[in-house]
Amino acid sequence: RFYRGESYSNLLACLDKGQLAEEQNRWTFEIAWEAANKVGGIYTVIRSKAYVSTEEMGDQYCLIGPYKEACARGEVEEGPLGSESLNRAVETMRNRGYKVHTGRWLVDGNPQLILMDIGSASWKLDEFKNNLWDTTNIGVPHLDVETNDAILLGYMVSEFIEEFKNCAWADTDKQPKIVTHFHEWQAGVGLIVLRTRKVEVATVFTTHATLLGRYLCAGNTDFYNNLDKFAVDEEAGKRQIYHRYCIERAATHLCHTFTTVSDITGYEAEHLLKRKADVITPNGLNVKKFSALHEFQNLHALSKDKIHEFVRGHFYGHFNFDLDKTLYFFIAGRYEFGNKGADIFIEALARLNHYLKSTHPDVTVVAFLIFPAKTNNFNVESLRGHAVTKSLRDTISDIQDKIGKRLYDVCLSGKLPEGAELLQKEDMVRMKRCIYSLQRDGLPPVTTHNVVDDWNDPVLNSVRRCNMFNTTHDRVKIVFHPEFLSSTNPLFGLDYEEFVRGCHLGVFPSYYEPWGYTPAECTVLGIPSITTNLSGFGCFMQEHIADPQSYGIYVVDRRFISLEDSVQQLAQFMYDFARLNRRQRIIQRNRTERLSDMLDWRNLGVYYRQARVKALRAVYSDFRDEVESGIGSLNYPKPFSEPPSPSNSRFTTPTGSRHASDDESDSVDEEGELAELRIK
Ligand code: G6P
Ligand code: 1S3
Repeated sequence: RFYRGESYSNLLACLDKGQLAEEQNRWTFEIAWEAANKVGGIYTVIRSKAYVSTEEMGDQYCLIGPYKEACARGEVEEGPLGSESLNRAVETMRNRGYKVHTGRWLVDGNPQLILMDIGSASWKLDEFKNNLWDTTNIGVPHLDVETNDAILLGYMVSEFIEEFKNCAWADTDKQPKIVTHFHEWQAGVGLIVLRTRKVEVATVFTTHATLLGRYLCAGNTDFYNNLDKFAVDEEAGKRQIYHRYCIERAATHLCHTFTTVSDITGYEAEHLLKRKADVITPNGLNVKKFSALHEFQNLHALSKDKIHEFVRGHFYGHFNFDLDKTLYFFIAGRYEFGNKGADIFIEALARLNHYLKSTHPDVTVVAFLIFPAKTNNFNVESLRGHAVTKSLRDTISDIQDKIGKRLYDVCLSGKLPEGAELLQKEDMVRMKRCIYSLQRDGLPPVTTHNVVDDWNDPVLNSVRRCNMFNTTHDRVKIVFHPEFLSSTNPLFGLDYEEFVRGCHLGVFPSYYEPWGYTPAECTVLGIPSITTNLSGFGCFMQEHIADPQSYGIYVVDRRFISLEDSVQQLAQFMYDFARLNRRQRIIQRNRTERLSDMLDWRNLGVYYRQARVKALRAVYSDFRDEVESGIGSLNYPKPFSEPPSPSNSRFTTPTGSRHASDDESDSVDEEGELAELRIK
């Protein structure tokens, strides 16, 4: 009828919230272990997508997950749901003895939430497990608490959905069209039960990483070259995850639509789970645009100043480098040393150190590694550094005040001040005392905390092996921060987003990365990043951008070349970046930020819609999707101001022939860049 062929973002703009879903009596439930329960990447997916989901579906959209008090207390506003049928179904569940929390998630979009208190169903665990065995022959060991919890959640969810279907049908007098979208194996039991009980609802299953893939990669396997050769049952059995693997595989095969977050995980699932994905559902972000085009550049400068302050404190006594020529690189994420590519990052940093020492000794790179590990709090040396620099800053500011007053008094008396009148002996003594306390015996520490398993910690061992001890001669300095950042952190005082904004380059050379939110987050903040062709994000960028590197997305090949060659390529990318001058970095950030539309759920949400529509068509023969929206254009050509290849093909970011020494002016005349923007 209307909007046919529109892009998803236009569709959202045209529709009244939930209007179409109401007209079609269409309902969507998304079920995930991480709904209002912060664990990892799936939490980010659901939370950031909530805005477009509610824009499209209104109150016909609802999230279901386990009730985890610690997270729910701060994020959920409890109360009744927006529809009579939903509330009645919840009431029935409560009458059966289950504890069910309902309300709204306090995030953009404010979606409805149903959180199951799985403890309240634990008395039925044996009954559920027997039923699972009878219907599917999946037997779950007694002691696997995580899987037991997944079973409890699954049975509660399926009972609820069945109940809701009956209520909604009775209330509207016509068949409701229901999609239940399950994320990852931990939510998969609900899907299995709905299907084995033949409840007539459409089902979608999304895997964000396969169980076996994660285990195999963490074990030093040549994963991608052997994907078609693994004896999957045997491998799962050897790792004692056979029953979990069976749940994952059963959900994959029983769903109407199967999706993975990227092509690379689709390929993995095809071999390990034995089903090809029907739809690829890439992960997006809730992109917030500033009204001023260059606001994100200003924010970079502000956050960078805060990182400068940290660096002054951390490297006190060895602070012989120019902050104006210092670049901040970082890696961050779940502490999976090999999977996240921290191994090759440190190796490549050692090489970068060597290149810079011999060719650009005036440039310094500070590389931050942010991985949560077990610690005994901050180390004394780190805290001391910040205390002594603070004391110097306070002393100087006090002396500045006094000099100001003296200057004023002398000038009032009609004279010009003499040097000694302004800076007095007592001030000099105070400053000398501060300078003496800046002396230190050892080198600036590599880590900010006392790591519990210091001698076995993989980052620290790699740093030792590569001899990267932050000497004054090193051009690459290492700071391992074994804890996630928060604004209450006494060393940085920055939350993660601010920290990313203040850095110059995110480095994520992952080996196993189904999607990879970290480089995507950098992109929407306008910070260039390094990714790989084994990460979902990296492949997605290669597919849609003619020359990702010119937009500040460097893709390391970890698939078709040897490990040594990948390290070499990574080191070269970092070296090329370190040689850009300020003007080039600013232009590159502008280009990177321009890609953020591409990662916005307002565009990428359409794939979820396609998956749902496909499942609905499979179940309800009379279902018509009157609004076939598409993705719109996601193709980014090479920037117009980029020199045509192959000239200067080595330095494609952004103009190869200019280097740090050429032009350090930061009053960027971005004629070419702005012209590009105007044309678009
Ligand atoms: C932003 C600010 C500029 C600043 C520049 C520093 O673009 O708007 O005022 O000079 O960042 O860039 P850099 O890459 O050297 O951190
Ligand atoms: C997974 O979380 P991870 O960091 O364990 O799911 C994320 C969301 O889809 C994805 O971005 C990531 O690559 C996966 O690995």
